[in-house]
Amino acid sequence: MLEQIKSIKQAPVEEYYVPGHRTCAGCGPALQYRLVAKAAGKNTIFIGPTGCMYVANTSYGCGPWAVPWVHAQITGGGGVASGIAAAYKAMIRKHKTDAEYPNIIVMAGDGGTADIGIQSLSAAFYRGHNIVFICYDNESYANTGIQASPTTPYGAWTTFTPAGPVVPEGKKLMPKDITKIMAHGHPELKYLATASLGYPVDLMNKVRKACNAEGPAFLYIHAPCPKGWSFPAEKTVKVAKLAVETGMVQLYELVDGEYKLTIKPAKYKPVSEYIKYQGRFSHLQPEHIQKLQQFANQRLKEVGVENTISQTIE
Ligand SMILES: Cc1ncc(C[n+]2csc(CCOP(=O)(O)OP(=O)(O)O)c2C)c(N)n1
Ligand code: SF4
Repeated sequence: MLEQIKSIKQAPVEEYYVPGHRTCAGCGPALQYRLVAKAAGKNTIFIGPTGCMYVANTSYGCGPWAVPWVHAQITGGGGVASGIAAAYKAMIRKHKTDAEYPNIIVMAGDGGTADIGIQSLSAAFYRGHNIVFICYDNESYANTGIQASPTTPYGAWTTFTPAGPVVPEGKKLMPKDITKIMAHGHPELKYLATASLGYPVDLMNKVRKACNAEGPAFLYIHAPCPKGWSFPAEKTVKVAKLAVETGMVQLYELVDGEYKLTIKPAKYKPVSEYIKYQGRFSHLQPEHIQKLQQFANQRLKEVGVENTISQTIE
């Protein structure tokens, strides 16, 4: 059992994601990885489907994990984790190992979770393996040079959704809500939550609850990417907090079938406060920003926050 962490001061000092990796300065996914590894501790195996948190961390021929780690194809994080889980279960049952059952954690990007990896994830959860699947969401296929994924927000510029005269807003589609997809249709699901690196104690405690769960646990972690979203490297935590403060990201746990907010700003800020720091939204016109505001309001409504902001932008 991993215990609750009451404050930053009480957080473990041990690091299991150590200095030395080729991630960008201010990389949100790297910071959340450090927090996840810290919370999960020593008895952990990481599975890394292809993406920045595989490539940037292991370039070249090395890696920052002080615990076991294995690469998986971007399509197969859930499958590889299932195999490791089944192997441990069988070896323990047949007394072929003295090892304690480990935290088996998939660290997948949004592409490796919500898009190209979704069938493997869903199948693993349906089978009920005792694993933790984390989606670190940097809202694009980042490692290949920032292409749109299903979690890329409406209106974001990517190399697949450049803003131009024909499509002035860049990305036209609203994003896929992968957390709510995972909350449904998976009867063996034992824990589900969303977190953000802007709230590290909340994040670490959700990691611990996910690890403690006796069955599949899904954790979505919002992780701003300074390169892909075009903001200065030192603004990562600020951007992460603004995502929550404007309602673009909602932090909650699934408790008895209901979404319970764990971090709730007293008053929500307009989404324009969030997007103003990010070059990927700099082409947006007032009507596009309005649509983003409606999107944030709708997502908040889905988790029980009524009447937030109706923003009118001149
Ligand atoms: C089957 C397959 N298709 C495409 C690729 C190319 N590829 C390598 S990294 C990557 C981006 C992964 O995006 P995401 O999962 O969101 O992680 P991120 O890079 O954003 O951290 C892609 C598409 C691949 N490695 N394997
Ligand atoms: S592109 Fe984004 S996710 Fe990838 S290493 Fe750089 S900051 Fe991190």
